[in-house]
Amino acid sequence: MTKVFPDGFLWGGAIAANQAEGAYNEDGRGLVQTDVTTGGTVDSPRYTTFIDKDGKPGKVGGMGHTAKIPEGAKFAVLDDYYYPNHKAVDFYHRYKEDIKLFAEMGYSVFRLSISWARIFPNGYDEKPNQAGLDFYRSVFEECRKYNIEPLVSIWHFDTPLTLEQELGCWANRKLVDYYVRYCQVIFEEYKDLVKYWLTFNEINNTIMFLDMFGEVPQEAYQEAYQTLHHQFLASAKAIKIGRQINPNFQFGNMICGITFYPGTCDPADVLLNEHKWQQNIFYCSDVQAKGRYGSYAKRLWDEHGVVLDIEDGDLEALREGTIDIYTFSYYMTNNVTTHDSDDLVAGNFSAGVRNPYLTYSDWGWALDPTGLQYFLEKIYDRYELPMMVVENGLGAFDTVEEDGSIHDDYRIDYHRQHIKAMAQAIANGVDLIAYTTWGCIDIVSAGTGEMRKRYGFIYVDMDDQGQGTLERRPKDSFYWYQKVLASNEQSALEE
Ligand code: P53
Repeated sequence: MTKVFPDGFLWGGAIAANQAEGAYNEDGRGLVQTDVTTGGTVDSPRYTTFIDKDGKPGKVGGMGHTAKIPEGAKFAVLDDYYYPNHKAVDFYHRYKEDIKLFAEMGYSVFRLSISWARIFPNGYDEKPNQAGLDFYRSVFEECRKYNIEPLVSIWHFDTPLTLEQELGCWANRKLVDYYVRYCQVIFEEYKDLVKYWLTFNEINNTIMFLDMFGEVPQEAYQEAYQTLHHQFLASAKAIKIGRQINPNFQFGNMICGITFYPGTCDPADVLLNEHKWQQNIFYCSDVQAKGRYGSYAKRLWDEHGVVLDIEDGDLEALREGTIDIYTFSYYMTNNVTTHDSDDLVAGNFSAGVRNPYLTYSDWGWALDPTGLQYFLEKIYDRYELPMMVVENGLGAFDTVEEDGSIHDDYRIDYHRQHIKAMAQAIANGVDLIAYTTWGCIDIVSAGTGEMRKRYGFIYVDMDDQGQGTLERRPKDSFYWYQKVLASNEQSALEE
Protein backbone atom coordinates (compact mmCIF):
# COMPACT_ATOMS: atom_id res chain seq x y z
CA MET A 1 0.00 0.00 0.00
CA THR A 2 1.23 3.49 -0.75
CA LYS A 3 2.16 5.68 2.14
CA VAL A 4 0.33 8.96 1.90
CA PHE A 5 2.57 10.95 4.23
CA PRO A 6 6.32 10.80 4.83
CA ASP A 7 7.71 8.87 7.81
CA GLY A 8 7.98 11.11 10.84
CA PHE A 9 5.01 13.22 9.78
CA LEU A 10 3.51 14.70 12.95
CA TRP A 11 -0.19 13.85 13.41
CA GLY A 12 -2.28 15.23 16.22
CA GLY A 13 -4.73 17.81 17.47
CA ALA A 14 -4.81 21.32 18.90
CA ILE A 15 -6.42 23.37 21.66
CA ALA A 16 -5.84 26.75 23.30
CA ALA A 17 -5.54 27.51 27.02
CA ASN A 18 -8.42 29.93 27.42
CA GLN A 19 -10.85 27.77 25.41
CA ALA A 20 -10.03 24.50 27.18
CA GLU A 21 -8.49 24.88 30.62
CA GLY A 22 -11.15 26.63 32.71
CA ALA A 23 -9.88 27.12 36.31
CA TYR A 24 -9.78 30.78 35.41
CA ASN A 25 -9.07 32.02 38.91
CA GLU A 26 -7.14 29.09 40.36
CA ASP A 27 -3.54 28.82 41.52
CA GLY A 28 -2.74 32.48 41.06
CA ARG A 29 -3.81 32.90 37.42
CA GLY A 30 -4.54 36.48 36.35
CA LEU A 31 -7.52 37.45 34.20
CA VAL A 32 -7.54 37.58 30.39
CA GLN A 33 -10.04 39.07 27.93
CA THR A 34 -12.19 35.95 27.56
CA ASP A 35 -12.81 35.99 31.33
CA VAL A 36 -14.84 39.18 30.87
CA THR A 37 -16.45 38.01 27.60
CA THR A 38 -19.94 36.47 27.54
CA GLY A 39 -21.17 33.76 25.18
CA GLY A 40 -22.82 34.61 21.82
CA THR A 41 -24.20 32.70 18.84
CA VAL A 42 -23.77 32.73 15.06
CA ASP A 43 -25.88 35.89 14.84
CA SER A 44 -25.58 37.50 18.26
CA PRO A 45 -22.25 38.89 19.44
CA ARG A 46 -20.19 38.09 22.50
CA TYR A 47 -20.07 41.00 24.95
CA THR A 48 -17.22 42.39 26.99
CA THR A 49 -18.40 43.45 30.45
CA PHE A 50 -17.20 46.31 32.64
CA ILE A 51 -17.97 48.65 35.52
CA ASP A 52 -17.99 52.29 34.48
CA LYS A 53 -16.39 55.18 36.34
CA ASP A 54 -19.61 55.76 38.34
CA GLY A 55 -19.68 52.11 39.44
CA LYS A 56 -22.44 51.09 37.02
CA PRO A 57 -22.17 47.69 35.27
CA GLY A 58 -22.25 47.65 31.46
CA LYS A 59 -21.38 45.67 28.35
CA VAL A 60 -20.08 46.41 24.88
CA GLY A 61 -20.40 44.18 21.80
CA GLY A 62 -17.22 42.45 20.66
CA MET A 63 -14.11 41.08 22.27
CA GLY A 64 -10.40 41.52 22.44
CA HIS A 65 -8.78 44.92 22.13
CA THR A 66 -11.42 45.93 19.57
CA ALA A 67 -14.11 46.01 22.26
CA LYS A 68 -13.78 49.59 23.46
CA ILE A 69 -15.12 50.11 26.96
CA PRO A 70 -15.98 53.70 28.02
CA GLU A 71 -13.32 56.11 29.36
CA GLY A 72 -12.56 55.37 32.98
CA ALA A 73 -14.37 52.00 32.97
CA LYS A 74 -12.74 48.82 34.24
CA PHE A 75 -13.15 45.33 32.78
CA ALA A 76 -15.19 43.28 35.24
CA VAL A 77 -16.81 39.90 35.80
CA LEU A 78 -20.48 40.68 36.52
CA ASP A 79 -22.96 38.55 38.46
CA ASP A 80 -25.74 38.38 35.91
CA TYR A 81 -23.77 36.92 33.03
CA TYR A 82 -22.43 33.51 32.11
CA TYR A 83 -18.81 33.42 30.99
CA PRO A 84 -18.15 30.16 29.12
CA ASN A 85 -14.34 30.33 29.36
CA HIS A 86 -14.32 30.36 33.17
CA LYS A 87 -14.96 26.64 33.34
CA ALA A 88 -14.41 25.77 29.66
CA VAL A 89 -13.91 21.98 29.52
CA ASP A 90 -11.75 21.82 32.63
CA PHE A 91 -8.59 20.66 30.83
CA TYR A 92 -6.73 22.16 33.81
CA HIS A 93 -7.87 19.28 36.01
CA ARG A 94 -8.48 16.62 33.37
CA TYR A 95 -5.39 16.87 31.17
CA LYS A 96 -4.14 13.41 32.13
CA GLU A 97 -7.35 11.78 30.98
CA ASP A 98 -7.37 13.87 27.81
CA ILE A 99 -3.75 13.26 26.83
CA LYS A 100 -4.33 9.54 27.39
CA LEU A 101 -7.18 9.69 24.87
CA PHE A 102 -4.95 11.62 22.41
CA ALA A 103 -2.33 8.88 22.80
CA GLU A 104 -5.01 6.26 22.11
CA MET A 105 -5.80 8.02 18.86
CA GLY A 106 -2.12 7.70 17.96
CA TYR A 107 -1.00 11.33 18.24
CA SER A 108 2.65 12.16 17.73
CA VAL A 109 2.06 15.87 18.35
CA PHE A 110 -0.29 17.89 20.55
CA ARG A 111 -0.65 21.63 20.07
CA LEU A 112 -1.64 23.62 23.14
CA SER A 113 -1.00 27.12 24.40
CA ILE A 114 0.57 28.42 27.58
CA SER A 115 -1.51 31.01 29.36
CA TRP A 116 0.74 34.02 29.94
CA ALA A 117 -1.50 35.00 32.89
CA ARG A 118 -0.74 31.70 34.64
CA ILE A 119 2.97 32.49 34.46
CA PHE A 120 2.81 36.27 34.98
CA PRO A 121 -0.70 37.03 36.35
CA ASN A 122 -0.48 40.73 35.47
CA GLY A 123 1.95 40.37 32.60
CA TYR A 124 4.62 42.52 34.23
CA ASP A 125 5.04 40.89 37.67
CA GLU A 126 8.53 40.71 39.16
CA LYS A 127 8.57 36.95 39.49
CA PRO A 128 6.79 34.15 37.65
CA ASN A 129 4.03 32.22 39.38
CA GLN A 130 5.45 28.83 40.36
CA ALA A 131 2.06 27.07 40.27
CA GLY A 132 1.67 28.09 36.63
CA LEU A 133 5.12 26.83 35.71
CA ASP A 134 4.44 23.54 37.51
CA PHE A 135 1.16 23.02 35.69
CA TYR A 136 2.64 23.19 32.18
CA ARG A 137 5.64 21.12 33.27
CA SER A 138 3.33 18.28 34.23
CA VAL A 139 1.30 18.67 31.03
CA PHE A 140 4.48 18.43 28.90
CA GLU A 141 5.76 15.49 30.94
CA GLU A 142 2.46 13.76 30.43
CA CYS A 143 2.83 14.25 26.65
CA ARG A 144 6.39 12.92 26.71
CA LYS A 145 5.20 9.82 28.56
CA TYR A 146 3.32 8.87 25.38
CA ASN A 147 5.98 10.14 22.97
CA ILE A 148 3.76 13.03 22.02
CA GLU A 149 5.69 16.14 20.91
CA PRO A 150 4.21 19.30 22.43
CA LEU A 151 3.72 22.13 19.93
CA VAL A 152 3.36 25.23 22.04
CA SER A 153 1.62 28.51 21.21
CA ILE A 154 3.04 31.22 23.42
CA TRP A 155 0.13 33.61 22.90
CA HIS A 156 -3.35 32.61 21.82
CA PHE A 157 -5.26 35.93 21.93
CA ASP A 158 -4.76 35.98 25.72
CA THR A 159 -2.76 39.02 26.79
CA PRO A 160 -3.05 39.44 30.59
CA LEU A 161 -5.99 41.77 31.19
CA THR A 162 -3.93 44.06 33.42
CA LEU A 163 -1.71 44.98 30.47
CA GLU A 164 -4.79 45.79 28.46
CA GLN A 165 -6.46 47.78 31.24
CA GLU A 166 -3.39 49.73 32.33
CA LEU A 167 -1.31 50.01 29.19
CA GLY A 168 -3.86 49.81 26.38
CA CYS A 169 -2.54 46.52 25.03
CA TRP A 170 -0.19 45.96 22.09
CA ALA A 171 -0.25 49.47 20.70
CA ASN A 172 1.96 50.17 23.72
CA ARG A 173 5.58 49.30 23.03
CA LYS A 174 6.16 48.24 26.64
CA LEU A 175 4.41 44.95 25.87
CA VAL A 176 7.32 43.90 23.68
CA ASP A 177 9.65 43.63 26.68
CA TYR A 178 7.06 41.99 28.92
CA TYR A 179 6.37 39.36 26.26
CA VAL A 180 10.06 38.70 25.67
CA ARG A 181 10.65 38.26 29.40
CA TYR A 182 7.73 35.82 29.59
CA CYS A 183 9.27 33.90 26.66
CA GLN A 184 12.68 33.84 28.29
CA VAL A 185 11.18 32.30 31.43
CA ILE A 186 9.26 29.56 29.61
CA PHE A 187 12.15 28.80 27.22
CA GLU A 188 14.51 28.26 30.17
CA GLU A 189 11.93 26.31 32.11
CA TYR A 190 10.90 23.92 29.34
CA LYS A 191 14.03 23.80 27.19
CA ASP A 192 14.30 20.02 27.56
CA LEU A 193 10.60 19.31 27.16
CA VAL A 194 9.49 21.49 24.24
CA LYS A 195 11.08 21.90 20.84
CA TYR A 196 8.35 23.57 18.71
CA TRP A 197 7.13 27.08 19.56
CA LEU A 198 4.62 29.35 17.82
CA THR A 199 4.98 32.99 18.81
CA PHE A 200 1.55 34.58 18.06
CA ASN A 201 -1.62 32.74 17.13
CA GLU A 202 -3.32 34.08 13.98
CA ILE A 203 -1.26 37.25 14.18
CA ASN A 204 -2.87 38.56 10.95
CA ASN A 205 -6.41 38.67 12.45
CA THR A 206 -5.67 42.19 13.70
CA ILE A 207 -5.72 43.61 10.19
CA MET A 208 -7.64 40.92 8.33
CA PHE A 209 -10.83 41.24 10.38
CA LEU A 210 -10.43 44.95 11.08
CA ASP A 211 -12.55 46.17 8.17
CA MET A 212 -13.92 42.91 6.76
CA PHE A 213 -17.40 43.62 8.13
CA GLY A 214 -17.61 47.37 7.58
CA GLU A 215 -15.76 50.64 7.80
CA VAL A 216 -13.72 51.55 10.85
CA PRO A 217 -12.23 54.91 11.90
CA GLN A 218 -8.70 55.84 10.83
CA GLU A 219 -7.37 55.49 14.42
CA ALA A 220 -8.27 51.81 14.30
CA TYR A 221 -5.85 51.29 11.39
CA GLN A 222 -3.13 53.21 13.18
CA GLU A 223 -3.61 51.07 16.30
CA ALA A 224 -3.77 47.82 14.34
CA TYR A 225 -0.60 48.40 12.32
CA GLN A 226 1.31 49.63 15.38
CA THR A 227 0.08 46.59 17.33
CA LEU A 228 1.45 44.35 14.61
CA HIS A 229 4.79 46.13 14.49
CA HIS A 230 5.16 45.49 18.23
CA GLN A 231 4.11 41.86 17.90
CA PHE A 232 6.58 41.33 15.00
CA LEU A 233 9.33 42.78 17.18
CA ALA A 234 8.30 40.71 20.19
CA SER A 235 8.25 37.57 18.06
CA ALA A 236 11.63 38.23 16.45
CA LYS A 237 13.33 39.14 19.73
CA ALA A 238 11.91 36.06 21.44
CA ILE A 239 13.12 33.82 18.60
CA LYS A 240 16.64 35.24 18.85
CA ILE A 241 16.77 34.67 22.61
CA GLY A 242 15.18 31.23 22.25
CA ARG A 243 17.92 30.09 19.89
CA GLN A 244 20.54 31.13 22.45
CA ILE A 245 18.76 29.10 25.12
CA ASN A 246 18.41 26.01 22.95
CA PRO A 247 19.74 25.94 19.38
CA ASN A 248 17.44 23.00 18.61
CA PHE A 249 14.28 25.02 19.15
CA GLN A 250 12.12 25.36 16.05
CA PHE A 251 9.98 28.48 15.71
CA GLY A 252 6.83 29.00 13.73
CA ASN A 253 4.63 31.96 12.92
CA MET A 254 0.89 31.33 12.89
CA ILE A 255 -1.31 32.78 10.20
CA CYS A 256 -5.09 32.58 9.93
CA GLY A 257 -5.05 31.05 6.47
CA ILE A 258 -8.26 32.33 4.99
CA THR A 259 -7.74 31.78 1.27
CA PHE A 260 -8.96 34.61 -0.93
CA TYR A 261 -10.35 34.16 -4.45
CA PRO A 262 -11.38 36.78 -7.02
CA GLY A 263 -15.19 36.85 -7.10
CA THR A 264 -15.22 37.15 -10.93
CA CYS A 265 -12.61 37.07 -13.69
CA ASP A 266 -12.88 40.86 -14.06
CA PRO A 267 -9.22 42.00 -13.95
CA ALA A 268 -10.23 44.52 -11.27
CA ASP A 269 -11.31 41.61 -9.07
CA VAL A 270 -8.09 39.74 -9.74
CA LEU A 271 -6.09 42.78 -8.68
CA LEU A 272 -8.29 43.38 -5.63
CA ASN A 273 -7.75 39.76 -4.66
CA GLU A 274 -3.97 40.15 -4.92
CA HIS A 275 -4.16 43.19 -2.69
CA LYS A 276 -6.21 41.23 -0.16
CA TRP A 277 -3.48 38.57 -0.06
CA GLN A 278 -0.90 41.28 0.55
CA GLN A 279 -2.88 42.88 3.35
CA ASN A 280 -4.28 39.78 5.01
CA ILE A 281 -1.63 37.11 4.52
CA PHE A 282 1.69 38.40 3.15
CA TYR A 283 1.99 41.52 5.32
CA CYS A 284 2.59 39.39 8.42
CA SER A 285 4.15 36.38 6.69
CA ASP A 286 6.80 38.43 4.86
CA VAL A 287 8.00 40.11 8.03
CA GLN A 288 8.13 36.86 9.98
CA ALA A 289 9.53 34.64 7.22
CA LYS A 290 11.72 37.06 5.24
CA GLY A 291 12.56 39.45 8.06
CA ARG A 292 11.36 42.58 6.30
CA TYR A 293 8.24 44.49 5.33
CA GLY A 294 7.01 43.71 1.81
CA SER A 295 7.24 46.20 -1.06
CA TYR A 296 3.46 46.86 -0.85
CA ALA A 297 3.57 47.73 2.89
CA LYS A 298 4.01 51.43 2.20
CA ARG A 299 0.93 51.39 -0.04
CA LEU A 300 -1.12 49.88 2.82
CA TRP A 301 0.13 52.40 5.38
CA ASP A 302 -0.51 55.30 3.00
CA GLU A 303 -3.96 54.05 2.07
CA HIS A 304 -4.99 54.11 5.72
CA GLY A 305 -3.04 57.18 6.82
CA VAL A 306 -0.87 55.05 9.08
CA VAL A 307 2.40 56.51 10.35
CA LEU A 308 4.29 53.64 11.86
CA ASP A 309 6.54 54.30 14.81
CA ILE A 310 9.65 52.32 13.91
CA GLU A 311 12.60 52.90 16.24
CA ASP A 312 16.30 52.54 15.56
CA GLY A 313 17.29 48.90 15.57
CA ASP A 314 13.75 47.61 14.94
CA LEU A 315 14.32 46.60 11.32
CA GLU A 316 17.53 44.85 12.26
CA ALA A 317 15.73 42.98 15.06
CA LEU A 318 13.11 41.80 12.55
CA ARG A 319 15.85 40.46 10.28
CA GLU A 320 17.45 38.55 13.14
CA GLY A 321 14.37 36.68 14.29
CA THR A 322 12.81 34.95 11.32
CA ILE A 323 10.88 31.69 11.61
CA ASP A 324 11.92 28.12 10.79
CA ILE A 325 8.47 26.79 9.98
CA TYR A 326 5.42 28.39 8.36
CA THR A 327 2.35 27.36 10.33
CA PHE A 328 -1.27 28.31 9.74
CA SER A 329 -4.91 27.54 10.44
CA TYR A 330 -7.22 26.62 7.61
CA TYR A 331 -11.00 26.76 7.72
CA MET A 332 -12.41 28.51 4.67
CA THR A 333 -12.04 30.50 1.50
CA ASN A 334 -13.50 33.92 0.84
CA ASN A 335 -14.51 35.56 -2.47
CA VAL A 336 -13.75 39.24 -2.99
CA THR A 337 -15.17 41.44 -5.72
CA THR A 338 -15.44 45.04 -6.84
CA HIS A 339 -19.00 44.37 -8.07
CA ASP A 340 -22.24 44.79 -6.15
CA SER A 341 -23.80 41.55 -5.13
CA ASP A 342 -26.73 40.66 -2.93
CA ASP A 343 -25.62 37.05 -2.59
CA LEU A 344 -23.34 37.58 0.37
CA VAL A 345 -22.04 35.11 2.91
CA ALA A 346 -23.34 35.85 6.38
CA GLY A 347 -21.44 33.99 9.03
CA ASN A 348 -19.38 34.79 12.05
CA PHE A 349 -15.94 35.87 10.92
CA SER A 350 -16.88 35.01 7.36
CA ALA A 351 -17.72 37.51 4.63
CA GLY A 352 -17.68 38.21 0.89
CA VAL A 353 -19.68 36.93 -2.06
CA ARG A 354 -21.15 33.44 -1.92
CA ASN A 355 -19.15 30.92 -3.95
CA PRO A 356 -21.60 28.90 -6.10
CA TYR A 357 -19.19 25.97 -6.29
CA LEU A 358 -19.01 25.46 -2.54
CA THR A 359 -21.22 24.56 0.39
CA TYR A 360 -21.14 26.32 3.75
CA SER A 361 -21.08 25.18 7.37
CA ASP A 362 -23.88 26.02 9.80
CA TRP A 363 -21.74 28.97 10.89
CA GLY A 364 -21.37 30.25 7.31
CA TRP A 365 -17.80 29.05 6.69
CA ALA A 366 -17.06 27.90 3.11
CA LEU A 367 -16.12 24.22 2.97
CA ASP A 368 -13.26 24.01 0.53
CA PRO A 369 -10.52 21.35 0.76
CA THR A 370 -9.03 22.46 -2.56
CA GLY A 371 -8.47 25.87 -0.97
CA LEU A 372 -6.15 24.16 1.51
CA GLN A 373 -4.09 22.66 -1.29
CA TYR A 374 -4.04 26.06 -3.00
CA PHE A 375 -2.85 27.82 0.17
CA LEU A 376 -0.13 25.23 0.81
CA GLU A 377 1.23 25.36 -2.74
CA LYS A 378 1.07 29.14 -2.99
CA ILE A 379 2.80 29.77 0.35
CA TYR A 380 5.42 27.06 -0.12
CA ASP A 381 6.28 28.53 -3.49
CA ARG A 382 6.83 31.94 -1.84
CA TYR A 383 8.88 30.96 1.23
CA GLU A 384 10.11 27.38 0.73
CA LEU A 385 9.96 26.73 4.46
CA PRO A 386 8.62 23.53 6.04
CA MET A 387 4.91 23.97 6.74
CA MET A 388 2.44 22.82 9.39
CA VAL A 389 -1.35 22.90 9.28
CA VAL A 390 -1.90 23.62 12.96
CA GLU A 391 -5.68 24.10 12.87
CA ASN A 392 -8.31 22.62 10.61
CA GLY A 393 -11.73 21.37 11.52
CA LEU A 394 -15.48 21.49 11.18
CA GLY A 395 -17.52 23.33 13.80
CA ALA A 396 -20.83 21.45 13.79
CA PHE A 397 -23.84 20.41 15.91
CA ASP A 398 -23.46 16.87 17.24
CA THR A 399 -26.16 14.52 18.46
CA VAL A 400 -25.57 12.03 21.24
CA GLU A 401 -27.56 8.85 20.53
CA GLU A 402 -29.44 6.94 23.24
CA ASP A 403 -26.52 4.52 23.60
CA GLY A 404 -24.06 7.41 23.99
CA SER A 405 -22.49 7.12 20.52
CA ILE A 406 -21.95 10.17 18.27
CA HIS A 407 -22.14 9.51 14.54
CA ASP A 408 -20.24 12.47 13.08
CA ASP A 409 -19.75 11.21 9.53
CA TYR A 410 -19.89 14.87 8.31
CA ARG A 411 -16.76 15.57 10.35
CA ILE A 412 -14.99 12.43 9.11
CA ASP A 413 -15.82 13.41 5.56
CA TYR A 414 -14.48 16.95 6.13
CA HIS A 415 -11.15 15.71 7.48
CA ARG A 416 -10.83 12.99 4.86
CA GLN A 417 -11.15 15.60 2.11
CA HIS A 418 -8.69 17.97 3.75
CA ILE A 419 -6.13 15.24 4.40
CA LYS A 420 -6.38 14.20 0.76
CA ALA A 421 -5.78 17.81 -0.26
CA MET A 422 -2.65 17.86 1.91
CA ALA A 423 -1.46 14.61 0.32
CA GLN A 424 -1.88 16.22 -3.08
CA ALA A 425 0.13 19.27 -2.03
CA ILE A 426 2.92 17.01 -0.74
CA ALA A 427 2.91 15.10 -4.02
CA ASN A 428 3.28 18.47 -5.74
CA GLY A 429 6.42 19.30 -3.76
CA VAL A 430 5.25 21.02 -0.57
CA ASP A 431 7.32 20.19 2.52
CA LEU A 432 4.40 19.67 4.91
CA ILE A 433 5.49 18.18 8.24
CA ALA A 434 2.49 18.27 10.59
CA TYR A 435 -1.29 18.32 10.87
CA THR A 436 -3.11 19.15 14.10
CA THR A 437 -6.90 19.18 13.88
CA TRP A 438 -8.59 22.01 15.71
CA GLY A 439 -10.48 21.45 18.93
CA CYS A 440 -9.45 17.78 18.95
CA ILE A 441 -11.58 17.59 22.05
CA ASP A 442 -14.70 19.83 22.18
CA ILE A 443 -13.84 23.26 23.58
CA VAL A 444 -15.41 26.72 23.82
CA SER A 445 -15.63 28.44 20.42
CA ALA A 446 -13.39 31.50 20.17
CA GLY A 447 -15.69 33.40 17.83
CA THR A 448 -19.06 32.77 19.45
CA GLY A 449 -18.28 31.38 22.90
CA GLU A 450 -20.55 28.42 22.18
CA MET A 451 -20.00 24.81 23.23
CA ARG A 452 -22.44 23.52 20.65
CA LYS A 453 -20.11 24.61 17.83
CA ARG A 454 -18.14 21.40 18.26
CA TYR A 455 -14.91 20.42 16.50
CA GLY A 456 -13.77 17.47 18.60
CA PHE A 457 -13.17 13.81 17.91
CA ILE A 458 -13.88 13.56 21.65
CA TYR A 459 -17.26 14.80 22.87
CA VAL A 460 -17.47 16.76 26.12
CA ASP A 461 -20.74 16.82 28.04
CA MET A 462 -21.12 20.57 28.55
CA ASP A 463 -23.69 23.00 27.14
CA ASP A 464 -23.90 26.74 26.48
CA GLN A 465 -25.30 27.47 29.95
CA GLY A 466 -22.49 25.64 31.73
CA GLN A 467 -24.57 22.53 32.45
CA GLY A 468 -23.04 19.08 31.98
CA THR A 469 -20.92 16.41 33.62
CA LEU A 470 -17.77 17.20 31.58
CA GLU A 471 -17.59 13.50 30.78
CA ARG A 472 -15.43 12.67 27.72
CA ARG A 473 -16.76 10.36 25.00
CA PRO A 474 -15.11 9.28 21.73
CA LYS A 475 -17.10 10.14 18.60
CA ASP A 476 -17.02 7.99 15.44
CA SER A 477 -14.34 10.39 14.13
CA PHE A 478 -12.10 9.32 17.04
CA TYR A 479 -11.97 5.73 15.72
CA TRP A 480 -11.61 6.88 12.12
CA TYR A 481 -8.63 9.15 12.90
CA GLN A 482 -7.08 6.36 14.96
CA LYS A 483 -7.21 4.11 11.89
CA VAL A 484 -5.72 6.74 9.57
CA LEU A 485 -2.85 7.41 11.98
CA ALA A 486 -2.18 3.72 12.56
CA SER A 487 -1.80 2.84 8.89
CA ASN A 488 -0.83 6.11 7.17
CA GLU A 489 -2.09 4.47 4.04
CA GLN A 490 -4.28 5.62 1.22
CA SER A 491 -6.73 2.80 1.98
CA ALA A 492 -7.54 4.31 5.38
CA LEU A 493 -8.56 7.51 3.67
CA GLU A 494 -10.82 5.74 1.20
CA GLU A 495 -12.92 4.00 3.85
P1 P53 B 1 -14.27 29.29 16.32
C1 P53 B 1 -12.13 33.39 12.94
C2 P53 B 1 -11.90 32.86 11.68
C3 P53 B 1 -11.00 31.85 11.52
C4 P53 B 1 -10.31 31.37 12.62
O1 P53 B 1 -12.92 29.35 15.49
C5 P53 B 1 -10.53 31.91 13.85
C6 P53 B 1 -11.42 32.92 14.02
C7 P53 B 1 -11.69 33.50 15.38
O2 P53 B 1 -12.83 32.90 15.91
O3 P53 B 1 -9.87 31.52 14.97
C8 P53 B 1 -9.18 30.30 15.07
O4 P53 B 1 -13.90 28.78 17.67
C9 P53 B 1 -8.53 30.34 16.42
C10 P53 B 1 -9.13 29.40 17.42
C11 P53 B 1 -10.59 29.18 17.13
C12 P53 B 1 -10.70 28.51 15.76
O5 P53 B 1 -10.07 29.30 14.76
O6 P53 B 1 -14.77 30.66 16.34
O7 P53 B 1 -7.13 30.17 16.38
O8 P53 B 1 -8.91 29.90 18.71
O9 P53 B 1 -11.26 28.45 18.07
C13 P53 B 1 -12.12 28.22 15.34
O10 P53 B 1 -15.16 28.34 15.59
